[in-house]
Amino acid sequence: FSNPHFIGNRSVITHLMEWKYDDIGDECERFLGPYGYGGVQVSPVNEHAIMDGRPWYEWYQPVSYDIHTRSGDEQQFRRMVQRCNKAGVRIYVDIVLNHMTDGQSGLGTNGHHYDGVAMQYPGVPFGPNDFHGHETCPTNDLEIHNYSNRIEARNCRLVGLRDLKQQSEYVKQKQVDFLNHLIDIGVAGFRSDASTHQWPDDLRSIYSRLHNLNNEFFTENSHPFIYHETIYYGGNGINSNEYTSLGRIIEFRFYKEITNVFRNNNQLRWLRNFGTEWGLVPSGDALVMIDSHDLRVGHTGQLGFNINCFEARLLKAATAFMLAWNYGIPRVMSSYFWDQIIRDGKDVNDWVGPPTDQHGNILSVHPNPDMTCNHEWICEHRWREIYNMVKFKLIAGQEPVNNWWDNGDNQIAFSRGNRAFIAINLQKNGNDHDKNLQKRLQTGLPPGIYCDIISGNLINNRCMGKSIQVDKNGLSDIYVGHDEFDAFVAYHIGARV
Ligand code: ARE
Ligand code: CA
Repeated sequence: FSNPHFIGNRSVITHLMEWKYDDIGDECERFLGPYGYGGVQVSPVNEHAIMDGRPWYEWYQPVSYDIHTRSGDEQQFRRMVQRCNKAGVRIYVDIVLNHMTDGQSGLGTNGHHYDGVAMQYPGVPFGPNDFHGHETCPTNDLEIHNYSNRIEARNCRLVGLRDLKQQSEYVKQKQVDFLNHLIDIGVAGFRSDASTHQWPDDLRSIYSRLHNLNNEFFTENSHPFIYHETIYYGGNGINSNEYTSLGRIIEFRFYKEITNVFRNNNQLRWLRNFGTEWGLVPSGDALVMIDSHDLRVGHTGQLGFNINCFEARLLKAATAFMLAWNYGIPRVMSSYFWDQIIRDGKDVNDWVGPPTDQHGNILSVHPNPDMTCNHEWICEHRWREIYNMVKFKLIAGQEPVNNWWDNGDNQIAFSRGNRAFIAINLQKNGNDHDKNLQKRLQTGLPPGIYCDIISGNLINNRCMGKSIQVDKNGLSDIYVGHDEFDAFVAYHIGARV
């Protein structure tokens, strides 16, 4: 369950949060396929509660396992999966198996009624016996209070959400049927939401009943790729290594340590041995990110510490490191615009849902000629610095990190074998001269003239941005001014004049 089934050397996933399925199909064909992305994480696809104001997080309150959201219906979903697979791009679905809605009642996105107080979900159907109650959850109000208590975390309610009794055969079977339905349609795998709140053995038992992937698109005997949301920063919490045998885990320590470094709380030079030596799980067990649908608005992490689209220079630099380093499977967040207003350490608009017309229909994405999107959609995955680093990773392949250099502080550079080279400058101390990265360095690259793919593309055999000359020994004059638009430069053998 830890193989993403990418096609060729592709190796990066992007989360197109709440995009419509038709738009994702278009994006696979016109952009993701051609630019070398390996897959898309799609927001939960099953029927969920319709809440006042349509917050993004209503997608995390399931009402049934019918495929129908504002992104589209089952037919549109199927068409998207077909188109993306054909374009060489895999689809991973965010699955919410831990719970159903909170204690409200109303309608779901496929028209099913639900009643969270009576715990009735006729669209599945689930009834009160399918949920954890006082016999299994030790807290008086059935809520999780202590996230480090293993029983409480698994058998009580996460922020009021009705907690499914996955020990029950009936509940398991409904969830197995849902996942198999998605597998048969042709998805490559799943993001498992709130994994820490589900017993590893229950997940194991569910996964053991899953079909092999659809062999219209995958080789025989392929198992779905499953990555688990286990928020573990070390210490007392539930250790994410309880889940590594089930697939991969989202390594939150990667996000935390890299953010800490790029915020200049720790020197870049220490990244030299970043990975398991920092306490992270082995690379093959990890999926990594800088930003996520939660982090961007201060959920599952500290607001102000996280790096989202409103700090583009930092986000690009941190993402570049993620894509240049050889660790885990990287996921690039692609968000939509919201009016971020931070008051008392909280984003007052942390709930704002996707851009819509006046009838509540999600807006389509319309790419501009310069590759960016209409302003409602941020499309980080289309920023030149980011899509070119996806290409960098594709070209670097499995080559090791070589030619590490640092200035003893916040300037670093390294190559990936003899195929690619990156230099990052976040130096804040010293005079202007010290703050600029200006150094003759070993790039590892064969001799020639290379374009810096960060400041511009290679078009008609000319660099639109900066370029360097690499001599016959692999040396070159590398320059990253401290006040430049981007804090890094990157070169690879695919962008040689
Ligand atoms: C919303 C409201 C709540 C309300 C609830 C029910 O915000 O106030 O009680 O609805 O009405 C998302 C949103 C939530 C939202 C929920 C349901 O983020 O705000 O609740 O949808 O609509 C823990 C879990 C982790 C979980 C986070 C949010 O361990 O699994 O909390 N993350 C996933 C998703 C979220 C999603 C859900 C789960 C629910 O990624 O997008 O919630 O499906 C420490 C602990 C962590 C804890 C973290 C919370 O780090 O160690 O375990 O994460 O704090 O910040
Ligand atoms: Ca649970």
